[in-house]
Amino acid sequence: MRFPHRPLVLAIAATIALPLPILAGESELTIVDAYVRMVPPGSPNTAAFMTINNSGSSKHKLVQAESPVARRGELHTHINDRGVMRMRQVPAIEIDAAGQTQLKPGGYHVMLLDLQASLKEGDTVPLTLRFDDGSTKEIDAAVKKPQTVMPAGDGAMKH
Ligand SMILES: [Cu+2]
Repeated sequence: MRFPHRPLVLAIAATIALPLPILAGESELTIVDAYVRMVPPGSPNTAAFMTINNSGSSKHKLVQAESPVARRGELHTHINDRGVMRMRQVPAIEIDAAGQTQLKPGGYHVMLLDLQASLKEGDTVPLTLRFDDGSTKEIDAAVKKPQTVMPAGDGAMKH
């Protein structure tokens, strides 16, 4: 008398399988070229940059970023205030569906405030990124001197 139970088991399996495409949302986001700008010892703040790729069909937002090397992490952008570039905190950084957003000098960045350690070139800084769907990503960002940093997507030497 086992056969009558099989359709029920299959129905349960199908129900369990349904939420999976939603859970897979987290892996739609990939972070590449993450780095933290090296600053002189004693500097209170620095910034982290990266490229966030979204292979999914819906927009995502980065809503929070933090690191154990800084007491506080904020999301910032730069605005041109009558010819003067100023940083502004933003509540979120959007990544379009099937698109990418670059966090780069002069634009979006993760501000790391009140550094708890001096950062040396070659160090690796852990970052935790939180997105609007509740998912988080743990990434490692290499500490780089500003002059050794190439603009994202521009690997060739330019003179
Ligand atoms: Cu900033």
